[in-house]
Amino acid sequence: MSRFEDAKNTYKSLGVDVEAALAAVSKVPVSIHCWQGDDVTGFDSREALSGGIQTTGNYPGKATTPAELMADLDKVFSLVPGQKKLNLHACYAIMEPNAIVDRDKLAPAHFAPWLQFAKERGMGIDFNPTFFSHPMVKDNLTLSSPDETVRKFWVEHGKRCVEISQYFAEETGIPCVMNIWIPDGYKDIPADRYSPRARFKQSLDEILSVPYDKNKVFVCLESKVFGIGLESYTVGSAEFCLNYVTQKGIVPLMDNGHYHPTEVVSDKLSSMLLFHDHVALHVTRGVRWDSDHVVLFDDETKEIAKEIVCHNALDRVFIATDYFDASINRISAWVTGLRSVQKALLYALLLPHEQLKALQQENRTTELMIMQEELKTAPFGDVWAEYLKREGVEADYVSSVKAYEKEVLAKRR
Ligand code: RNT
Ligand code: ZN
Repeated sequence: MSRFEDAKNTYKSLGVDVEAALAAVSKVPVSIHCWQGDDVTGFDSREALSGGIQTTGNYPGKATTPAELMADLDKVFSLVPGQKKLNLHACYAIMEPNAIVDRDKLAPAHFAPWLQFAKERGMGIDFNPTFFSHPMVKDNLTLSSPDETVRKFWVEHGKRCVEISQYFAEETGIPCVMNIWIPDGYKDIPADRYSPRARFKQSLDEILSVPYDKNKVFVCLESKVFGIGLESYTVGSAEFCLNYVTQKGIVPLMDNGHYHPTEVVSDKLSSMLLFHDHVALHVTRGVRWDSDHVVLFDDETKEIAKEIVCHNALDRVFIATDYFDASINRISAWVTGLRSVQKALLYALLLPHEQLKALQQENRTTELMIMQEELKTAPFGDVWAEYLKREGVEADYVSSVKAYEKEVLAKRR
């Protein structure tokens, strides 16, 4: 008997249908963030990364042109199983040198090559306005700025991005998840915490006044606790964002690097699912702060996946990755993080949720603990290997990544 057949039997004795799990995991769309490939630089302003987020490291070979980024993404796609979506930021607009426009003038045409790229690969596109790394970010403020010229510029940017999102949805036939995150905040204790939030609220209302199809574009709002250099006050705090999305009927986005270190998104998801049709996630790994390390197959990633699967919410949660490590080969950073998300989903699909829930319901906590511990050493690796095989993805990607580094990345610049 093969190791996979053997594993299948073991899971069967635990009450788990491995074939059903394999069929389910391959259909979960995971939105792949394009910004791991170039340290969140983009192609428009090429300003230094701002907004209180940071990439650290200087590993050679990063993508600096659309063609390079697309080639790298293709390499990544070939090494990751499952259904993929492409997640773009507005700063990745592709413009001819003689036809450069600013972010308040962006139009679908500036993303036509990306649309073609996604279409050729049968993928949907998710989108993000870029409210950072730009000269119009004044005093670390965008949509909450007291300077009307600044605020209006960014409102226009947001509006253009809603239109571009609708274009992606219509052209691909797959809904577009558009996420708004602003870095706005203060390094030190503010005198007025109210007015910036009032302006942010007004700006969001103005952006959302653009007519769009709510079945095609899912607008999200991402909260945050603090940024580098913006430690004392964040305009788009958890409470602001949660109240705003609830009032407006848009989608909350939770980035698991955006909470105090002992708070976990896995514990928040059930509450969110009780009150929202959809919830969006940025899966990342914060080490001591929102450091955006590569996602691993660790306890919290598994627990997040478990919460999605055991509440039957795979079609209500938009899963996206969001991290940027410049200290290692960027292709491997992408692949390791995306495989970790896939592993966590498969792992969660291989848990006997109904039995576990029943043990809790009947307060059989002794057996619950034992069963949860036993499941940790079930032959997951053999099912994972089978999943990769069925998806036509090689298990060991070190040699493949290293060969690409030698043939492609090392020759850049
Ligand atoms: C920043 C947010 C945001 C960004 C991306 C690039 O803390 O997590 O989602 O990482 O938009
Ligand atoms: Zn994020």
